Amino acid sequence: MEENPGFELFRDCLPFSLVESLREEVERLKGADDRAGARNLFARSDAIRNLALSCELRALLPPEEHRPVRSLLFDKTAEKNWPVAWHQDRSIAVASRKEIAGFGPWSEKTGIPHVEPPPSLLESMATLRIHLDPTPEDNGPLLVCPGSHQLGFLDSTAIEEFSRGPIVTVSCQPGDVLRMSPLLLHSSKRSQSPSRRRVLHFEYARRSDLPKPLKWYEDAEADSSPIESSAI
Ligand SMILES: O=C(O)CCC(=O)C(=O)O
Repeated sequence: MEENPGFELFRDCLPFSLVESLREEVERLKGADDRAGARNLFARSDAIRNLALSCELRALLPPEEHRPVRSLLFDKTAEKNWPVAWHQDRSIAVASRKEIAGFGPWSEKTGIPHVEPPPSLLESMATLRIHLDPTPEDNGPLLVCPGSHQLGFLDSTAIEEFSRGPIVTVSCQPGDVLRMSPLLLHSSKRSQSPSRRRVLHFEYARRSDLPKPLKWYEDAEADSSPIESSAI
């Protein structure tokens, strides 16, 4: 089971100067908003969209063509701090609700339709988590259960069993990037540190993955082609 752990950590993927400019961009995007994160960053930030499309990040993905289809910012701070229970990322954000066999249940997050696709679609997707701050043990690092992505959707009994261990704590430095399967069981604890913990979370899918007439809510690639990081 653990031969394919469902995640890989890539150290020092982004130079510190880029991390610093991404931190500034995150501040600009958040503005006066004191929420613990943000969604739909590609349409609101060229810098973040270009990062998701960069050759450096795409080089971390499997060889099939992958396009960035969802972006989130998680920003744990001393004031906004929360534990995340063990879960798999089971839903995708789509442009509008269309009933299709195998897709459901539906939900809404900040007014955006989300749906659970068949697990096979999630198996073909990949998530990159770009770390903008150190995540030592006391700063709410991601915890993952190696191999837990290989069994489709897990029920509560399986989640309970996996969460007894083995568990890997993903401690990162700024510029490190974690690649993981959306189906990998993961959680995080409240941060015990006064430091911030900013993570950009990008989900990538294959071009052909979504059956018509469903469309991704976000599609960073819609009107551009991959770019070199010097242009970020
Ligand atoms: O960044 C974290 O601590 C976990 C976030 C997460 O997986 C979620 O909110 O779904």
